[in-house]
Amino acid sequence: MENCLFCKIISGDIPSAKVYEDEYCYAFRDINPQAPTHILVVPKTHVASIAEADQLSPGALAAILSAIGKIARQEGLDNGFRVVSNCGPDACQSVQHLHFHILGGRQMAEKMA
Ligand code: DGP
Repeated sequence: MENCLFCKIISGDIPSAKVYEDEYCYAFRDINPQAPTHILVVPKTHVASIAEADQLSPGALAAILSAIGKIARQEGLDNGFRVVSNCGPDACQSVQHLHFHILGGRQMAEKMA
């Protein structure tokens, strides 16, 4: 989609630190890391948020979920990690292309919000 930051990252028009890619999804390091490991996993098909995830194919949805585990193993997050998907203004979503944050490498707060 035109003027979508993450679509431009997926296409390579904007550089990123890639950590994983397959037919359906792309993963790269967050520019403003909030944990020692902070990776964003995005579908290659543009959908605005998890609220529209039903617009993705079952194959794409499955690929994203499996990619999260593969990336965590690749990054050595053996002691655990947190996955977050902010959706809409109440959750402070700032980029309107569905993405999952993988946060790890330190103890997370017990309270999530
Ligand atoms: P959210 O607030 O949940 O929509 O998260 C958007 C994330 O995207 C935020 O943690 C910072 C990250 N981000 C924004 N612009 C860029 C960029 O140009 N490159 C990379 N790698 N990450 C970005």
